[in-house]
Amino acid sequence: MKKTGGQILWECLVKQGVHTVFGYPGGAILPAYDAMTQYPIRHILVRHEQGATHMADGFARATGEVGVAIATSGPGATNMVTGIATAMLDSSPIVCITGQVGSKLIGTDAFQETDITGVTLPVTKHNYLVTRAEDVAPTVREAFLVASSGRPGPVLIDITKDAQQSSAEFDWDGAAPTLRGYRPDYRPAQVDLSKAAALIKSAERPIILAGRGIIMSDAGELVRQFAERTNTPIAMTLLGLGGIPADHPLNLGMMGMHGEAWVNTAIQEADLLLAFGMRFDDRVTGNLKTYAPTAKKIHVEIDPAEINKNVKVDVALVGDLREVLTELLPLVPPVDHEAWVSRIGSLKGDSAVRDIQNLPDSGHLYAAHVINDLWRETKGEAVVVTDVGQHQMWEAQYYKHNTPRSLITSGGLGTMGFALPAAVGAKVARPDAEVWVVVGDGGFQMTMCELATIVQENIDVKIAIINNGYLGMVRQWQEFFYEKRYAATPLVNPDFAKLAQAFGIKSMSVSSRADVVPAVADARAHKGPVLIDFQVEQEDSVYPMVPAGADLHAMIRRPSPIVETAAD
Ligand SMILES: Cc1cc2nc3c(=O)[nH]c(=O)nc-3n(C[C@H](O)[C@H](O)[C@H](O)COP(=O)(O)OP(=O)(O)OC[C@H]3O[C@@H](n4cnc5c(N)ncnc54)[C@H](O)[C@@H]3O)c2cc1C
Ligand SMILES: Cc1ncc(C[n+]2csc(CCOP(=O)(O)OP(=O)(O)O)c2C)c(N)n1
Ligand SMILES: [Mg+2]
Repeated sequence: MKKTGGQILWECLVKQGVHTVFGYPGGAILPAYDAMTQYPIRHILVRHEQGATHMADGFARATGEVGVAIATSGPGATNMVTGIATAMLDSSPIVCITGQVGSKLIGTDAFQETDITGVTLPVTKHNYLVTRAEDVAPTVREAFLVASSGRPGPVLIDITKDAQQSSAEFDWDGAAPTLRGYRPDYRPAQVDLSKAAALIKSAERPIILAGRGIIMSDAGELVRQFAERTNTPIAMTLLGLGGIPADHPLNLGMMGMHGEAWVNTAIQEADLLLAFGMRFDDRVTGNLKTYAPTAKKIHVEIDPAEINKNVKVDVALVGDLREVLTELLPLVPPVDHEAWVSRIGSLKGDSAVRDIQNLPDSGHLYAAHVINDLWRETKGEAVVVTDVGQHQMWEAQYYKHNTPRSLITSGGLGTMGFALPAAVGAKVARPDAEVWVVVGDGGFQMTMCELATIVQENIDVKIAIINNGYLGMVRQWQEFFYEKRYAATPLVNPDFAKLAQAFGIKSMSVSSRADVVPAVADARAHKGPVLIDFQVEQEDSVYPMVPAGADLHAMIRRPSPIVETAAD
């Protein structure tokens, strides 16, 4: 039966299991919007197309399913670029659909014409320009396959207005993808598995580097079994947090620039690194020349392009982590690393057990207090969506994540403005989850227009602004490396509580430590969105810190004991 390209688009999306899309209409995508009304699709009207892409991304990260964003041509499409790049750097499966000017007008500088496939070529896993209605179905099916298979990533489909308007035969089965040459299902060779097993058997100071691949391949349980059988401590990347429960005795905490000091020291002393679904980001390794100098390295990774990219490894096991571990586990006998585990225990010292909550109230409200109280009040069971900056690092340090997909954050691109819209996507994907936004006063103002979306769509997210009056992370760099010349980092902010009220959102302001718990409890008890403006110490810094490019063990530690924290 013949259908318009616009109808075929929605037919396919519904068949792909899509029930919600995030978008913003305009001329070149109007035929598709008109057809949408005939299909069981929830459309969330955003206030800026960047928000739509972050929402689709938050949706994808919260579930592992493909998130969908839709926009018009030209400015609508270019507004999506930041969100697409954010998804690309963190391997998040989203499909972005854009309208394009009529196929005959392409290349004429037509009204709202942008070559969006050209623009997004470097920040998509793949993209398509569709100019005929009959190509819509095969393209949508292929796009979903590419976005979600192997190493996931964003895919963009640009559909000309005439392709949406004209008609073609709709044949779902006939549109099944046949992607010659695309083989995302790598498997490691037996010889490499044996080599890895031999290295594991002979190691005395092994350490697992647990990355986001654990979450993406749902391999947490197998990694736990591996760690317990071989008594191997686990260091987490920012994006791996939650992949292994924070309260597991072998889980050491986060590595890297703002990781725990004992974790970085342990990596530098290790004789075997087991990199499980992580990509040796520069925030993780510090100076590559001095990184883990005494360690052999085994890399389990789905994307061959990541092997030997940053860190040269001794054995590469290319494939899905869960499948690789299923094959590797039987080859690995139980081992004990008692001396090594107790060496790391001594590196921790008493800093790990010192609890900021028990320190006397100095009259100052520190961001760490807020996060720590939020963790306790929510019993670590919330989905926390963070923005980028100091608050993001404090969240990683003080909110102990025990379940996969309970931390959603922009790691690779570090996109300010991500949190608020991504939280909308996460809440839509998991309506039963308690979703908290932890966002800086700077990043909040980048996408705060989505408060209107939250109200219009009745999205029950709780928003904690960590308001330090600064672009705090940049201020910290200026304090450490630019002699406190605070160029363009102080912020004059609106009254965030009043602002929320203007949108019709319940709000509170908190500036003392005693008020944190009651405010969080109040917000949790309220049905519907709540915004809390936490006015925190303005010039606090995140410790420890490995300066960019420095050796991983060369950490800057907190200079004075104003608040000794578990992270010191
Ligand atoms: C202000 C700021 C500070 C930061 N500080 C730190 C820090 O101190 N410590 C830190 O860790 N990070 C930090 N980050 C984050 C950092 O930039 C990286 O985003 C992060 O380290 C990447 O973690 P990852 O390698 O686990 O995840 P990703 O970048 O998502 O990489 C995951 C890897 O797993 C692979 N993979 C995917 N699926 C599978 C599968 N099924 N099987 C096997 N492999 C798979 C992918 O191909 C990819 O190579 C910071 C970011 C910001 C913005
Ligand atoms: C879109 C974007 N622009 C600039 C930056 C650089 N940057 C990283 S952290 C940061 C400061 C963030 O300030 P705020 O949102 O107030 O969070 P805080 O660090 O104070 O917790 C900036 C400007 C960025 N990461 N993203
Ligand atoms: Mg700030």
